[in-house]
Amino acid sequence: MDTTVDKSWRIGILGMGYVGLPTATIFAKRGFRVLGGDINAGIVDAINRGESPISEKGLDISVREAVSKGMLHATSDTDAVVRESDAVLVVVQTPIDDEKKPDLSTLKSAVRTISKNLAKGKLIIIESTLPPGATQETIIPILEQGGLKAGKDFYLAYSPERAIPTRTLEEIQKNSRIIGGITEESALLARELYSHITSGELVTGDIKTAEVVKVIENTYRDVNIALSNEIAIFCEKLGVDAAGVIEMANKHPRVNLLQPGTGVGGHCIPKDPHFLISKAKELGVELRVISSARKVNEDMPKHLLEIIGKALKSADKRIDDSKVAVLGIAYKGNTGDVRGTPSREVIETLMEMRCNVFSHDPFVSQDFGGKFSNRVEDAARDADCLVIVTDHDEYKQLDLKALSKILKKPAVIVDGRRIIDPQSAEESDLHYFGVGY
Ligand code: SAJ
Repeated sequence: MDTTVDKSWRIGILGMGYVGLPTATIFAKRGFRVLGGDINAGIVDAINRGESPISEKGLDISVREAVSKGMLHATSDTDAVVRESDAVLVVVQTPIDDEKKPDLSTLKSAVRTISKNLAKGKLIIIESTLPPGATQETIIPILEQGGLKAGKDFYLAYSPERAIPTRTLEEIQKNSRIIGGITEESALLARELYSHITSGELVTGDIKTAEVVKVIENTYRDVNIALSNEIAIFCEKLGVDAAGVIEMANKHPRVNLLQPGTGVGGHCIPKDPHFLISKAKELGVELRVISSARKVNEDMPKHLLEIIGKALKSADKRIDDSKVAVLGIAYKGNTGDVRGTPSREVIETLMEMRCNVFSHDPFVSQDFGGKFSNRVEDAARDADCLVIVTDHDEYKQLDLKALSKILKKPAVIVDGRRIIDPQSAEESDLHYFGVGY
């Protein structure tokens, strides 16, 4: 099958989420007609109105443009998406369940839809993050149920995204990609397709290698952050500022420590290490570093709560008789995504300890049971302690002198993301506590 990819190809994308929708608008912008499939009718209707159901920088404009030019249409008829497309990308979420095992139910449902509507010559690409071995063990058996053979009758590749929320559109168009093919032909065809949307390097290989590379990338981040968090806890006891230690250590040409904080949220970094851990367990291998790092990060909200307790105690106050203002609900700065956010555990635990919790977030309007305030000042007024949990840019410009006036005296601040200068805080009559400080 010596097929080449040209703009006559119709691109089908199953999953109009954080990665699928940006990818759809980019293919549309590059001149491909795109059919976006999603089982959520609300998402489908929003897209067809030219609106983005996701808060991602620039996505609303790119959806409006793609739809108004007739290059992107969304539908919940996922069978039609497969039937009418030459290339079908699967970009659905692959979470972990309560036992931290991979939950591939949504992915399997999308792959079954493809299998039912598969025809010779189609290119199928899985972008969802997969546990190593899942293509061979789970996806191919479903795809071949209709009698067509992967690599022989249709092309099959695996190419996970590497884009980071708040820069997804930009990164999909410039990041390098790994592309695993069931055959070399499949990998090369997928590479030709992606060459239309990214200027990044496109590295081809086999599927199982690509599956491991993706989860290793995010596991690297998780282990690196855990190392920084452990250094922070040590430095607090030692009486040294971890932020300075990390900044100076990173001056070494071959050291790149990430930042300590209130924990690791999101729907990727906390999950992907468990894809490795569960597969390793099946193979009788114990991943001790990766498992311990995950535990360190999972325990950081508890560590922040200890610092809050210490900060209130320094002002002769108790958690169960205090008002605490929590700044930041989203899992990381400048996004509205709350999936896996450390803020949830911080707020819920404070509430359980009968603390009076007020919360604020410039991008999110839910509060896990606290009292949500639309302005920082409203959350901070008469609070016994101000806690920064998410590193939104807005919090980097807090008016510390003004806040010190409206907080209860003695005013106390806990900086969970190390975005406030301790000296500026003390000069503003704010007693400063922080992770690693
Ligand atoms: N975090 C730290 N210290 C750091 C960096 C991050 O504590 O130095 C925390 C953040 O506050 C956040 C969590 O870790 O709670 C994860 O943030 P992240 O920026 O490391 O990564 P994510 O969750 O945004 O990961 C995304 C994922 N892609 C998408 O969601 C589309 C992931 O698949 C990508 O590999 C990753 O970006 C990336 O960096 O490319």
